[in-house]
Amino acid sequence: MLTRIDHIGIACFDLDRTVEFYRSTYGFEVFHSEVNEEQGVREAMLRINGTDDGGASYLQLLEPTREDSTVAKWLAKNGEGVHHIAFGTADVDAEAADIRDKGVRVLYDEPRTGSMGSRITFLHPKDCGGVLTELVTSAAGGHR
Ligand code: MC0
Repeated sequence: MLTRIDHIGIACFDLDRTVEFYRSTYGFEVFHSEVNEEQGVREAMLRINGTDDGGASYLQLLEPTREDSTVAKWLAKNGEGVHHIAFGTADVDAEAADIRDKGVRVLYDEPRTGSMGSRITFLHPKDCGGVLTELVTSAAGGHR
């Protein structure tokens, strides 16, 4: 079961400038930041609210760390903006298998490492009405 919006990923050219925009305009503070070398991003997670299942929802600001990363490619084509949406689940493996059985392309054979030690996979945007969609299970087993 997908239980919440875990995060909305927003691609930007300058992470520090974008963090400052969200802080000064809305009052959102950085909850966590890290570099994910495999995904080619530097990211900041802004915690928006807690949810009924003990998890939380975030904005995830993403700056590419290399020119061949998926986010760099997307920024070159589209400019800054909403890059993907991520749904939280307690069991990313089971959700990915169920969704694959429905004919949607799941991009990874096995989930990879995401923000804050989570396990993540992506669904192809061309099979999801043009929306790059991520599934997330937190390091804590469903909540983060
Ligand atoms: C690409 N397309 C998108 C899109 N990215 N459509 C909607 N939203 C996006 N974000 C579209 C392109 O416009 C193109 O459409 C078609 O998909 C093929 O894209 P491409 O870039 O030409 O080709 P690919 O196949 O090399 O790459 C697309 C693909 C890739 C979705 C497979 O971006 C990918 O593997 N994404 C998943 C990983 C990712 O995005 N990581 C960054 C966030 P047309 O019509 O022109 O053919 S990492 C993250 O979020 C982690 C850290 C976390 O949450 O913890």
